Amino acid sequence: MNLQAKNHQNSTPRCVQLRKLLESPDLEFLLEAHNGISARIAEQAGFKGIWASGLAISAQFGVRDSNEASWTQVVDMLEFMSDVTSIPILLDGDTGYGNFNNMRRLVKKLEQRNIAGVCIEDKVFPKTNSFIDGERQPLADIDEFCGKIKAGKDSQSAPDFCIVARVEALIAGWDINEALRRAEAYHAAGADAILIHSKLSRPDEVVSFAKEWQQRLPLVIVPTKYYSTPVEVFREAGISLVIWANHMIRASVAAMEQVSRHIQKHQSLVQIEDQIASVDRIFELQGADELSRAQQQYLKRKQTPHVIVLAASRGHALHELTDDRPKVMLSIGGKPLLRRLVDEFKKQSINNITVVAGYKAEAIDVANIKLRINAAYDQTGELSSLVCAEDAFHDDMIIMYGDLLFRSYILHDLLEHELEIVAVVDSNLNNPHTGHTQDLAYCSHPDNRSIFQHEVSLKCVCDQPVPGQGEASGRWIGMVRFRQQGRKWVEEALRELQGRDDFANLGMPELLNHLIEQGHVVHVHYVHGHWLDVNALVDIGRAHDFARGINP
Ligand code: SPV
Ligand code: MG
Repeated sequence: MNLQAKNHQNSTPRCVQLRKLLESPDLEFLLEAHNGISARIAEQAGFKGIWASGLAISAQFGVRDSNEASWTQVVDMLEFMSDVTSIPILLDGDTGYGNFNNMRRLVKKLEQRNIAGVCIEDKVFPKTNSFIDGERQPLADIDEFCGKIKAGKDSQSAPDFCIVARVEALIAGWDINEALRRAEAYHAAGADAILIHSKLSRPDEVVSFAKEWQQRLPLVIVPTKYYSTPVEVFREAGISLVIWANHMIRASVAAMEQVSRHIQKHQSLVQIEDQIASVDRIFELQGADELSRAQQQYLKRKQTPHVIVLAASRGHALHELTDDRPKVMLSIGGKPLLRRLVDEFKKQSINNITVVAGYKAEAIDVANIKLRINAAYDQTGELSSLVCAEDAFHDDMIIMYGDLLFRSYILHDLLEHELEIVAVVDSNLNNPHTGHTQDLAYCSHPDNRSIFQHEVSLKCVCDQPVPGQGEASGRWIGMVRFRQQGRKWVEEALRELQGRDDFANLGMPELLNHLIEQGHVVHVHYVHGHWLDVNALVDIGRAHDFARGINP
């Protein structure tokens, strides 16, 4: 569901919703909002409607509540507010931004943006906020204002779009009779509700007005100045709608002042961090989740595998080089091995990288990886580490050793395969740069090094030459990809192997061999050199050369 679609969550048109609020026998409430995010917050807080306050919208622009922001700027902001909400928005439309003709255009533009209604006040354009020299502000001519109401009503296309007429007589220092006279005229002109405004710190004026008014039209109030009045008083007086008119802007100003002063003074974010919304909360309010889902649906991006890197071992053969760090943090050509690996993944747009660490895990400071810890790294082997990353298993995953260096094409070419299990085997058994004898790969066919390669499968991976198997076809380099069913088979194999007493000693070759014994085909992707692993001190010099582009 995108944010726009969200608007249809409540299938009742928003102007109908607003009309229901105005006409409901219960006391209802609107909360001020002044931009998209505050509107969303108001809706999430449970409000059934929003007051798009002129004071707050002008304030968030940093201008005065005196029609300094143009009406189109206000309407643009309303569009953002409307797009991210599904509850009705009542615009504080000041004086309608001009005469009857401006009012007609305003109503049309508001309806186009799914705004449920507009409140206009009987003052003169350009108006000023009612709480700034209210008495000195001239009131509109009653007939002229009635013409504006009529023009607005005649130009609305949805029958339930609401026009609220705001009576400023009490603000301007007139008595209740003038207020009633005006309200009556606005009622006759077609207004859907009357907003009676007061600047007293007690509700007396509005309560007396309500008594006289006798609910001839729904009555709306803005208790900014008489805020301490319990809402029960309004309920008893027969008020329909209360507008909490400026509390979101005031709350955000107070928070911003506090935070900005603190950061300026302390040059630190430490105390502040827990007091402010998390970045994730901002993403949530922006609807980031929905965009991720939409990307999956519409952006047919090349799917890349997840990678699990086994990096728990110390690398004893590297002696004091690994006193304070695991092998994968050894610097090769100025960059830790693990960083080099992550860079290789990035080149192939692989971003989901899980590293299983163990020995000196705290020394691993490579960004953009998820860390899993095999706490028993010194008594267990690779499969125990792999189990620590089971939560990161994916329908397309590559499992590899953390001490590998390889030319980029090896990973790139592995990504081209669509088979369920593909292991990378180096057919160059004389590769001088991988001098140890581990992980000999016995395959169905040797590497014929032509582009018309047979389908080759792995028969087994062994540490030692296997009698009766003939020549090994190469060496498994410590990189294998599992797709679709392959993941399930790995999970099953791990379950089965975990039943063995010697599970703690098992490594990746045992996993591959088990899969083969279970009848699953482990396909072979042959390479011929162009990689090395770092196991012993002699490998370090080679690794530096490799990093500098000197070939193995
Ligand atoms: C507004 O919120 O802009 C209003 C209400 O018009 S008041 O500021 O109380 O006049
Ligand atoms: Mg206003």
